[in-house]
Amino acid sequence: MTRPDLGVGMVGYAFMGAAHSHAWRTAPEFFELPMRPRLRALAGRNVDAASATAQRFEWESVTPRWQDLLTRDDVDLIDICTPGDTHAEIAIAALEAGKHVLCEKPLANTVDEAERMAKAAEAAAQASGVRAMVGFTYRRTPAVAYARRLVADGRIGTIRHVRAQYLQDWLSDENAPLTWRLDKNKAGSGALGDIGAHIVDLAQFVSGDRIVRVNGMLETFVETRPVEGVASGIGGVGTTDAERGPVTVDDAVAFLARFDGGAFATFEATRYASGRRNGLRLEINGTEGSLAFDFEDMNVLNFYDATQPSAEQGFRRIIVTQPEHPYLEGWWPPGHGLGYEHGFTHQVVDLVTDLAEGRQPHPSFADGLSVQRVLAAVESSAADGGWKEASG
Ligand code: 4PW
Repeated sequence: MTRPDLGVGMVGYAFMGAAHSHAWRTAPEFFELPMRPRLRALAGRNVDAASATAQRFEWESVTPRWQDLLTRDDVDLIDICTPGDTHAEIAIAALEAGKHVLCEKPLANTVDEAERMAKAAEAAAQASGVRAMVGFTYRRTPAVAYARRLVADGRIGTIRHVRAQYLQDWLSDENAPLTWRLDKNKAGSGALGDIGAHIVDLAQFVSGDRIVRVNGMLETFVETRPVEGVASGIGGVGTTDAERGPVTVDDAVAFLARFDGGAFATFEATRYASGRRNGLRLEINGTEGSLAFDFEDMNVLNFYDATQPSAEQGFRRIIVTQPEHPYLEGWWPPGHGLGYEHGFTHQVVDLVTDLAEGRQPHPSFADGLSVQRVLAAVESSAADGGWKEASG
């Protein structure tokens, strides 16, 4: 059967550019997609670096100007993999040009930008059926998607507690280099927006509830870092005797939160949790049971079912690798686990399927805006110590 093409234009070429390129390539190889993604063009200001990514993942063309993607008839969707300071401009222009948009998280650097993006997405959906989605990829980790299913099926009852942490340690070395993630103008915020945004989204997604009120604190442990060094992935090794520049974002954040469903919650995100490389953890306690997940053991979901006879109660380690589990039917025989990159592949699968069926993919820009409001409320609370409303 021939499938229609979905022409993709991507902006950005680094860590996320590679993760998304890999996903666009892999998704149609493992899943029956209703449209065939075509990697039409990659845009990046640094043409040499963009060309290297383009060559590696076989993008058909490269341009230094993202605006070039908007006028191409063979590009149906713009995939934005750039730092947050460019999201609003690119996404709004793409939507107005009638292109679908997939935008990396956090949606924007400010609530104002996120509001404008959500409005543009709404208008484009109504005018031409164009769709916009934000890349909170961890929703597509099978164990997380399965946790959502259990909560929605009422298996843990009414939610009392949400406990979320995102623990990394790539800044523990005070000489790690000053990369764009440490620049407020580029990233909007630090641990708060880069990784805190993920746990805010996950907690809202899995619980099905929204955060309404927060009280938080922010900390910057190391105020200056070497401006030179060898960057790798998200961190790298700084040149110790190089000039040092100011870190203008938070290194760590912690906050209390209330959900609209009544849940009582704590959140923590840091890049200084020595030994925790990518410890994204979520625990939810309900009246009928509990769920616990840790990305460092990402193929496992811990489930406690309080309705079982008390002599048999206890947390069960569900190995989320069976064909009945979300997304697993496309992959390996039962028992063979998945990795970080699979979330991006699943994101493409869901997005392409929703586009073909004329459905709004999740998380929408409105969902991204709700996360942005929580981030802004935490920042405002950290400034004066007060409780802040986080809903729009
Ligand atoms: O989105 C997050 C990043 O910006 C990631 O999932 C992990 O933390 C990896 O890099 C940062």
